[in-house]
Amino acid sequence: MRLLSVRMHAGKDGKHVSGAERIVPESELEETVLSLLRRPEEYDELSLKIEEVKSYELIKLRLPIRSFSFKSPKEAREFALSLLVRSGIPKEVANKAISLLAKGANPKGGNMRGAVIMDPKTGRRLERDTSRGVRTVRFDWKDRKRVREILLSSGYTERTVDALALASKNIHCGVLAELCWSDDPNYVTGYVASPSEGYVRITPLKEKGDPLGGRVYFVDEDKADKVIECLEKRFVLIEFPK
Ligand code: PML
Repeated sequence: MRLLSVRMHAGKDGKHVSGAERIVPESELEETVLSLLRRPEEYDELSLKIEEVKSYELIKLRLPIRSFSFKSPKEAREFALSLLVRSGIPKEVANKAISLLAKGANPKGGNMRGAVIMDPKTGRRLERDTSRGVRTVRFDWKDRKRVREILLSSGYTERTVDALALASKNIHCGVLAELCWSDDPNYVTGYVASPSEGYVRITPLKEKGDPLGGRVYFVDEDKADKVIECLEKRFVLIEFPK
């Protein structure tokens, strides 16, 4: 059975409003396209890209999930900082990443579409286009319906379903640690992910109503080209434990 990657992007007034990707057997193509079409609440432009997956890597989920709540973003960010340090990121560099997301990582102002790539030794930004950043694409759960059911019935959210898969691909590609919080003003839970800490959900990483957010991937400078190639080009399916 052929595997297909289906990617959807929707925009309004020239701005990105929704995007999602699924990797499914050909027999599930039609229902997948329909479910992606129904995702954006409103748009004036929507594109769908369907691509055959000729080769892919199948990996096992290796990031245990933990969740922590704090009284304020200040305390939550301090905790995120300590996790990054425990993951091997020097304190000043981890602090720089937190401040960058807090003020908007796009040098032209506001958020970036993709992630910042940061060298943990120097804190230097390595992405070629600092407005666009690097996007992790070409990944999905091997059995998305089952994973979604398990995670939602355990109290996690749709965003966890997507972000846990994305973080798994990132770590598989060689990202040393990731810091993320959403740009959705209503979603204040973010996470730190790394091989040693797992997927650690942290709330609130920002105040409600704050539209700024994004992702920082810590990647060694000498490995950056390879890691970025993997994030953008290689297909990865993630297997959730039975
Ligand atoms: C979680 O609740 O597990 C954290 C998800 C962060 C999602 C970030 C985003 O989708 O913008």
